[in-house]
Amino acid sequence: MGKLVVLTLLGASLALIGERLLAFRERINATRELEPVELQNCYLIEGLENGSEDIDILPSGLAFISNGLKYPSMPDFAPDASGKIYLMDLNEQNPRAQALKISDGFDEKFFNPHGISTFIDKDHTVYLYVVNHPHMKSTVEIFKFEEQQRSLIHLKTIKHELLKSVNDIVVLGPEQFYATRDHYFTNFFLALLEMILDLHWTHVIFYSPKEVKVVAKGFSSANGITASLDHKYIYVADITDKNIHILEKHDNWDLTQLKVIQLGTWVDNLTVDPDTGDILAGCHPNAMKLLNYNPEDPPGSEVLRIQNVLSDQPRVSTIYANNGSVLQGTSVASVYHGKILIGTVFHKALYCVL
Ligand SMILES: [Ca+2]
Ligand SMILES: [Ca+2]
Repeated sequence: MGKLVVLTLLGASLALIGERLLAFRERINATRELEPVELQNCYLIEGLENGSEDIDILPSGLAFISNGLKYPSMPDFAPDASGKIYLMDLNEQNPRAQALKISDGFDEKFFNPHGISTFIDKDHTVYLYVVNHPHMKSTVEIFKFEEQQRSLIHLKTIKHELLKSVNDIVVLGPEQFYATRDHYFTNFFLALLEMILDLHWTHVIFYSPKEVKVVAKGFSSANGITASLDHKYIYVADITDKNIHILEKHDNWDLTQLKVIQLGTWVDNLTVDPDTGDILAGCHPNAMKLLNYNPEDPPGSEVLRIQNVLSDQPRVSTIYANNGSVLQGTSVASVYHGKILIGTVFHKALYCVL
């Protein structure tokens, strides 16, 4: 009798895992092929060959780019190099990327920058907030940007027990930000199991020196986060659920969900077009190729534009789609008055005039 129960339970467990694995294969778009959409007037940015996971452009046209991310299960083309923040001035005729110097006292050796967000204070000081993974942990680093010196002054490291497996942040006040958590488990194998079983245990955190709280939950894997131009709405990419959540922000920083826009592709970081308010999404069209990297059959790149975000019928269009021959593993796209920067998790970065 005991054996029968064990066998039944084992059979049921295997059936469940089998069903979840099949669903997982479907979810990672394992068989999806990409229709190319090319842009004209583009060039690959010199110096950015090992990742440009996130990009944030100031209203002045200065773009910050996080480079050299080391992330479990992702390729790493420069394993010995520590991460850097690059700067590009998009007002230049042919913009080039330049690595920013970082002030003494910050341990650059273990700098592993991921999602970034800029904040401009009332006195016009520019701060750059960077999700960092020193030793694969999560911290948020606050830097002050010195434009003349082209350097970053490190001001503070934020750690908190709710700030684990942080992917991206959006800063909306002095030391006030939202952050996404992309996995519930910090252990690699448990995180993988979490993804296969599709547990929906990740969330969005609000952080301030006075209060830290979970403000939205139930995401499969919350990834990119940004705010609408008027800061009334927060946009969150759920990468493994292949959609974007539109959330309303309240005075107490709580968020309530308005709607979900399904995209059918693995949505990574989000930015907003400063001219139109459209969302630009850096996406992974075939996550199987991303998670199981093969240079002979590399993961592609996809950039989507979502117009009329708050309307009943947002319009989704493809700005760029490439099978990996030019750009692999796109994680972000950001526009500035007719110019676009497209970044990747571990590969190159592309600049185009639209
Ligand atoms: Ca970001
Ligand atoms: Ca991301």
